[in-house]
Amino acid sequence: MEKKIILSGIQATGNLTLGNYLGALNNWVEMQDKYDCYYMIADLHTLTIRKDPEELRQNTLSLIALYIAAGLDPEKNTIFIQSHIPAHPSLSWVLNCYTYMGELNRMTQFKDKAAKHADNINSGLFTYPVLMAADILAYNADLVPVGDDQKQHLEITRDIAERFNSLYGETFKLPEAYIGKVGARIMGLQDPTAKMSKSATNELDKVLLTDTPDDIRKKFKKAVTDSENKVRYDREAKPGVSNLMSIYGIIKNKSMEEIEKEFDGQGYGVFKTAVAEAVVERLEPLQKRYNELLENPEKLKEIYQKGDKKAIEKTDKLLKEVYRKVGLVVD
Ligand code: ATP
Ligand code: LTN
Repeated sequence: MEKKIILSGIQATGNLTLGNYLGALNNWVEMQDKYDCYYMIADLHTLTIRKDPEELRQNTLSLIALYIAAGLDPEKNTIFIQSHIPAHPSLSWVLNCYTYMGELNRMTQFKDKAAKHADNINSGLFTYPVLMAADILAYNADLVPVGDDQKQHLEITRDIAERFNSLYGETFKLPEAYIGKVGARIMGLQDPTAKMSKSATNELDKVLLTDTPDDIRKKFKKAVTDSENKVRYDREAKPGVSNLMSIYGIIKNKSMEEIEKEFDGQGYGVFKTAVAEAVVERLEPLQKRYNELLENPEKLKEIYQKGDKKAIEKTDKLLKEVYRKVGLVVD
């Protein structure tokens, strides 16, 4: 039987957080043996927010290194750069013509980002979900592993695909979001009611995958909890402690009940130290590998060029089919 197809990506906006890792990357690593996986750097999406060009180029390469350092095997997965594949912007243009302003207006990520960057509400930011739909549909992806915040973008992708299929006949497969049970939404350490985000300005709120062990310890020590001093899972009443429990649970592969038992009768000091050490221990080998990879940019280039080639081969036929169906002259 043919393997199911997976596609996902992360924007090259900066250093990844523990949220990106536990919500997305970590799940990708677990999928690589079972599925035919395509993982890209969403550099075109990154243009929706103003970036220093050199920084964006550097971030793109570092992100490829992080993918591999986190455990993605370049032999098993197709790792590539979005802007190198002509089908993404081309298909996105076509799909733009089958997406309504009203639909895009409802996207919460657009509203959030527009509020954050009020001086630059560009039309790329508005049509961001259409490019994402093109990324996914161009590969006929079955599953899209993302964090909880991307659910709405998967819904609009299906709506666009269904609309196109009903107008022109079966063309796109309808993809589904794959959202991990735990870790789908890792919250900030300082504000546990909002998701941990790599663009957060408060450094203490986010743990970066490249943070030193001492920084990681410091950030967990200062993490906001509550005054009960009891390790108990309750997202509503105890968002800080519950978030730390989720982080610990994913890394140690333990349920919330097991964690409650493990720290029964112990205060937050002991618990926070244990969480910090678990994170440090998990990130140490990742960081070592990451630094080695960064020293060898030629190797990284070889990896993405090989991925680019496979991605182009994979998408070319479907793009032509779409062009033909809508009435463009093909060949
Ligand atoms: P930014 O702060 O620049 O908007 P981000 O941290 O939200 O970025 P993205 O590039 O938008 O990161 O997301 C990459 C992947 O990580 C997506 O699958 C997203 O759902 C997931 N993700 C991001 N933040 C979290 C989080 N706090 N918890 C779980 N998953 C997350
Ligand atoms: N919008 C996504 C990044 C992204 C993506 C994709 C994820 C761009 N294209 C295609 C999955 C599939 C985000 O995480 N912010």
